[in-house]
Amino acid sequence: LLPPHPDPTGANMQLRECLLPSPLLVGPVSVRLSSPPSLEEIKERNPLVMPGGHYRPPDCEPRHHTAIVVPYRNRQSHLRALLYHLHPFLQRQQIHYSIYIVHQSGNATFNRAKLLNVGVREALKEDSWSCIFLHDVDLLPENDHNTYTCHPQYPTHLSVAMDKFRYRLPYPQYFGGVSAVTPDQYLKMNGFPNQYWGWGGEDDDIATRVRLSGMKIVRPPVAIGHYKMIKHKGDQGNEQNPRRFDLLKRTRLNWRSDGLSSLTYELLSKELEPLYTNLSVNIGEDP
Ligand code: UDH
Ligand code: NGS
Repeated sequence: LLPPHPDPTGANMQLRECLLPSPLLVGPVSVRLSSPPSLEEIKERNPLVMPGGHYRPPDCEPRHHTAIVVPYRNRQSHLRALLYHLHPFLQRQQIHYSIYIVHQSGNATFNRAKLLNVGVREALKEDSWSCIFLHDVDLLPENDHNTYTCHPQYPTHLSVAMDKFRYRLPYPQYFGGVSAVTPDQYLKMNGFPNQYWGWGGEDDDIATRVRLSGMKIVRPPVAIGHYKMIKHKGDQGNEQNPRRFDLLKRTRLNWRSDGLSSLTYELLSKELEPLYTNLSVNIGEDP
């Protein structure tokens, strides 16, 4: 470790590595679900967040570089609630991070896993992230000891105790909600499936890919992986996918050909909003 040396210009300041664990952690936090503040107010509360939702701890060298990828369409108030909670949460963890909102343009059936593929690819074009989080917009972490970093070998499932499942896993293989991979792990599993249009099954497919590519899933303790889910009804354009059970029977056959290796999309715009990077994409539709 190099001590900071005085540099009157500040240009070559060498920062000390951030402490482990971060001294800013508070543990359990109470999560406010109703009427999230405006984006302007959230920005005012997070003055160090840079355009694109980019942040770097100001007074120590971060040990972790995490991209947060959120599949998104038409969930404005959920997005505000997520940004309101996540920015201070990640700053307390002293992580270098950015938040990418991957917006599916148009009215075709929603495709969560394909949007996640797009988000990973676009995030890695921008920076050499060491960890990529795949984060539903309606899940708010309730304990900042649940660190948004990756396991060096294995994909992580973070949302192990959601309020709607009475703070436990709904079933042992559940991989939905919030998960994380390193770029290497992501490549190894050929990313995520592109063929799940509509609700359900894509997270189970991803969990199966982890196993088929020779890895396993790691999880934080249940006492720490607490999340509140913002209550909502099923979305228009994301009806239950009747094909999901057939697709799940073929994961073993399909995972090497369908995924990152077969991903195509059209990036319509990329905007550096004050609290996040907005990627608007045309991902096509169910053929
Ligand atoms: N999402 C959107 N917009 C949509 C659909 C999904 O942004 O129109 C994103 C969002 O990040 C969401 C995630 O995709 O958190 C997962 O979708 P979901 O919230 O519909 O899935 P979840 O399992 O909720 O969390 C299901 C509630 C209704 C299920 C009805 C079928 N039984
Ligand atoms: C399973 C779904 C998953 C889903 C999980 C929780 O049955 O995609 O329920 O759903 N798998 C299939 O449909 C094959 S939830 O209670 O959040 O609506 O994530």
